[in-house]
Amino acid sequence: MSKIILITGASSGFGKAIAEKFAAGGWNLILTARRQDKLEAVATDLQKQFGIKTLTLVFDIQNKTEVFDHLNNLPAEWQAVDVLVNNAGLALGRDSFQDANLEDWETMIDTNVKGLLYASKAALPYIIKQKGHIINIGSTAGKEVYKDGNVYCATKHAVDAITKAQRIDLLPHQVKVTAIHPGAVATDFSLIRFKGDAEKASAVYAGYEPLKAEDIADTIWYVANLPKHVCINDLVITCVAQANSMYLQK
Ligand code: 8X3
Repeated sequence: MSKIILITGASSGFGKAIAEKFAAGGWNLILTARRQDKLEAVATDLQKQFGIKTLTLVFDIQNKTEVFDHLNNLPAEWQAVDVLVNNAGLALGRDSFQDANLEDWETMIDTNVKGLLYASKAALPYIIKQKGHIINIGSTAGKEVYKDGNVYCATKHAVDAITKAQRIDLLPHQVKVTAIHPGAVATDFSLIRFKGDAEKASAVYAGYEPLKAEDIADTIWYVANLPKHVCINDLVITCVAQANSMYLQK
């Protein structure tokens, strides 16, 4: 029987690349996102290409009721969730603490922290039953705080702490819990962070070869396909030009 992976934020970026990688490997996909048209396009394309099954769930990860309504009530044939990838997340703004926008802070906290908690909690009964695997997308920003990164860094530090907490508390259930912490990856991450300013966004990735979303998807494929007794707890991944949040050789 095909395995099932549930990916939040699956309409673009890492989420889409992860969906492609696992579809190519014959897994069935539960894909969630806010944007129905984009999500359906990803699902339809992968069904056609790889002959796998998909379930698309359209909701806002920030909305507790919507998350629980969808993820706590999966159709019977979709309940054997082997892997949950908590991928939905974003950065908004790169401003000093004194200048930053409160709404940006709230959206990042509501998505990166509360959304991850809601999705984990709602899908947990299925994951526990399956002795499955939770994979949380953190960031190098969850390992070091950098200038003007304030609340984004705080949310990713929270992902780091939540991952550790989940691993400890779920120990009796033999659930694997992994955090993947990418550095700079060329996706629309920076375009969103800089609110559509393409010049600022492309400057982030200029002058060196950043990671690609596919590099993250390959890593998750590896982590999710290890023998039953092996769990990668924590994995920091950067391109060779980057040492950590502070040191990048352009
Ligand atoms: C993405 C990496 O350096 O923009 O989480 O925080 S960074």
